[in-house]
Amino acid sequence: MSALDRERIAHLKSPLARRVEFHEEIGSTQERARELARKGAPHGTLVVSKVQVGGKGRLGRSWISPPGGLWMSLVLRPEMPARYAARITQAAAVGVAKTLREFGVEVEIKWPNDLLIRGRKICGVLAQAIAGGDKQGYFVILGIGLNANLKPSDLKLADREAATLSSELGREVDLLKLLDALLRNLDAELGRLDDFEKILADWRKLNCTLGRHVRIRRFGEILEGEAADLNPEGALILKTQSGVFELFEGEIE
Ligand code: BT5
Repeated sequence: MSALDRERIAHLKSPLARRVEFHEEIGSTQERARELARKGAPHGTLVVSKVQVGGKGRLGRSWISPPGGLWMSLVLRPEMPARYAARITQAAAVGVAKTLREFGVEVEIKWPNDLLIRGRKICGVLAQAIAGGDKQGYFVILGIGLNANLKPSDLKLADREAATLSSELGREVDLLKLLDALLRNLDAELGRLDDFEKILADWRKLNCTLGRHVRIRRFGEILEGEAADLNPEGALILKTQSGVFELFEGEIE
């Protein structure tokens, strides 16, 4: 078993780990990566921490991050216009799902950014596009929180049950191998953002949302209907009684 450290991660020679920062403990890798990006950190800057004490989900929610998980954020500087940045959420979800399946767990993608095993969340993805002074005028911070070598009870989540990789497999995983596989799959998906139709085709195969009747909370309102498909830009097509909506954001209840 290889523990994670800066040298070992840099040794993976991934284009997504061109620069590596490794912390024993940090507030949030997401905030740290954003700070580094604002100071000009290149594409492929990776921040990993053993523990986060201020891990963040969407909408200011907290992300519980004790030792044993894989908590990381990547600085991405995509070579495409900002209007396509939303593609990164689906590309990353597909990359994480393929990685977890390589490790032998039947994970599914729940729109927009959860990875579930039998309905319980094992991983959350957070892609934040931020305006900056780049050629393309923005950069993206891609955060991934993966419950690896943890017990679901370590997470002390009051509002829901979570899943972890080690509990699913009945053994601990080598975090360095997990990160290696994850970076390889993310690099492959992010490398074909131009071919988004292919990413969406994989997303459709891996998801557990399409075809279902769902209630979605978005900006304080609730929309209810059938999750019919994703449109060519990755927005969820929701068919309701009052019409068809195309959603990039929201929360399935
Ligand atoms: C997400 O938010 O799913 C995105 C989470 C991204 C976390 C990574 S970790 C590395 C990087 N640094 C950060 O600070 N963030 C990123 P959301 O969809 O808002 O889900 C948040 C909800 O998931 C919480 O309200 C809890 O109910 C639940 N939750 C919190 N911690 C969890 C965990 N470890 N496992 C499963 N569910 C969790």
